[in-house]
Amino acid sequence: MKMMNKAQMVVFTGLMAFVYTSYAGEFEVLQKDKKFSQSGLTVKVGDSVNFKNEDPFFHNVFSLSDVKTFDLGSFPQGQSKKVIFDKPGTVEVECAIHPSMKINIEVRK
Ligand SMILES: [Cu+2]
Repeated sequence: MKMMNKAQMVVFTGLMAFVYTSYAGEFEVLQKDKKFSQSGLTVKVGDSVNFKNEDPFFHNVFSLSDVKTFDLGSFPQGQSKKVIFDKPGTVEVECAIHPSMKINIEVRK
């Protein structure tokens, strides 16, 4: 095989990035009736989860897990926010407004 020149290399790298991102999964978790729509979810490294508030009041989404620490803040009905899970492990996600709301996200390699 011939060596690639610089322009071909740029195209190739772009293509690989496209292939990688198009394989990353996107999941949706609803916040409804003061609950997450499921108690657990398994995703792969690189996948993203979109949290959508379907209640007529504010919800928050945060995690203090070592694997993924984040705080999406509070947002009203109809809005959603996305998190990309970039490391393997278990991430416990909660709502700061409703302490009983929890979902465990298992991120696999
Ligand atoms: Cu809540």
